Amino acid sequence: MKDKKVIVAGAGRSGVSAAGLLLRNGANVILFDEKTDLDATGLLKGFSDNPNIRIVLGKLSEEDMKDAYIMVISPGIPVDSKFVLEVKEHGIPVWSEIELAYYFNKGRIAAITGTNGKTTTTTLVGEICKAYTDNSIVVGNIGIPYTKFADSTDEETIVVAEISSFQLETIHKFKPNVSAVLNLTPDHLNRHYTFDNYARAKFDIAKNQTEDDICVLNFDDPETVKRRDWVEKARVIYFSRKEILDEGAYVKEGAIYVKYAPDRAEEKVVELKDIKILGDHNTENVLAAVAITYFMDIPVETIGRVIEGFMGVEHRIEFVREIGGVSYYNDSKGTNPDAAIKAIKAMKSTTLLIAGGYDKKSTYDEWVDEFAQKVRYLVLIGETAEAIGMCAKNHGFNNIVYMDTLRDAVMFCNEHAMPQDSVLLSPACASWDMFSSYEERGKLFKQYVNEIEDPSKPVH
Ligand code: UMA
Repeated sequence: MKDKKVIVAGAGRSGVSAAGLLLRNGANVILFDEKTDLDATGLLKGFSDNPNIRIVLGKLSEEDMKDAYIMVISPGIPVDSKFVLEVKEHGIPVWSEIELAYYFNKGRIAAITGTNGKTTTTTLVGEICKAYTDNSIVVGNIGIPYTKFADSTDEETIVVAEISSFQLETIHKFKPNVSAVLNLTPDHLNRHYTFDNYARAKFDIAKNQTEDDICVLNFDDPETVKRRDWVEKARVIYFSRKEILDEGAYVKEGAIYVKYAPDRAEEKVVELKDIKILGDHNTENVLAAVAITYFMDIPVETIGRVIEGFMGVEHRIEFVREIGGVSYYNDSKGTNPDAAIKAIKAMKSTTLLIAGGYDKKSTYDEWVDEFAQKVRYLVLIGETAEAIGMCAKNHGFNNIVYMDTLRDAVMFCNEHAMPQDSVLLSPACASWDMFSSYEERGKLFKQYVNEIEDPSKPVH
């Protein structure tokens, strides 16, 4: 990239990191963002006032685009945005930030996508790899841009990357050694328009893989299995919670086993009773992690040992606190109806559910059907509150309240919950209508819960 002119679109987490990588490697960078009120001076300071970077806000000019080698695009920018189409018309190739990172990468890559379970699986795979070698990194949609570390990898590095459908739309050569599609349910349809487009973006994780590579798929997920032929060259390895397989990872007699090939002996990895993360969906995440790491050549003993000690990740059905017999759970990463269904299923008692958020044009019927017998109050916030409320009423659920803020929602639950109830934040929607990220939403939820006075504790 030395002396090349590169436009980086989006001055968020991934754009800033991509610009840093390019500057470290001698490129001349235009960091572009459509938002006109960004603090350009502050951004430049972040790059130690490096003279090889220029900030452009609002609109790219002809001069900006002239002779640009590539444009690196942040995941949040739709590929059919007006300026992206314009850049393409100028003959400038558009690269995902993942593609840019791959250009500099020297390590072996395990790349994980799917609608749900990505973060848990990626974190667990990362932990297993860390236990095996100091030379491993966990990057991607999980919140740490891949570009931050791509140019410090070497042949021995294991890169564990969580990859979103947005990041896959503009890959060209990105080729993981082991890829995984964990499951497919409708999500991000405002961006991909159809489920098939979304599924295609996800399966593109395997599009550059060759016969030497592995693609791990979920045998129990019909939407994934029926697209198996979209994996053209890589060897497909399945994992299953329900069936004993000829090869891959599966459950048998209360334990997880893995098998390299039909003619090889199976190896026991871990007893189900020793896994700390709860729910069938988490068993699937563990099975995926077993298949991925086993085919990254990590010893079974290491895999089993790390799984036994793994306690789960923040914002995923995360236990926050018990107050007067009421348990509070943070599932802010439940950003689509399918993830939110899993959270409701994991609750062991009647639940006051806080939901609603940014409108991704999801349908809520299947999720609302889970409310019966389980949800006592549905407390709605955000852009989708009305649509969800209507849907719930159409399904005969009427215990609905609307709140202006997340804090009000938490306070309502505190006042109305009874001992043994659970209070669950599991929005079934993204956070971007009221918060900058699901992390911010989850952290604020935990802050409000932790501010509640516990009547059973004496006040000093
Ligand atoms: N912007 C424009 N034009 C647009 C859209 C955005 O100029 O049309 C600008 C914004 O003004 C902003 C910047 O782009 O300044 C933001 O870029 P971004 O939305 O790509 O956000 P980043 O901070 O770079 O974070 C991205 C991912 N965000 C999205 O995919 C929306 C993060 O995933 C990821 O962790 C991060 O890169 C590091 O790789 C978050 C996410 O919600 C967690 N992902 C979705 C999900 O998990 O469902 C896919």
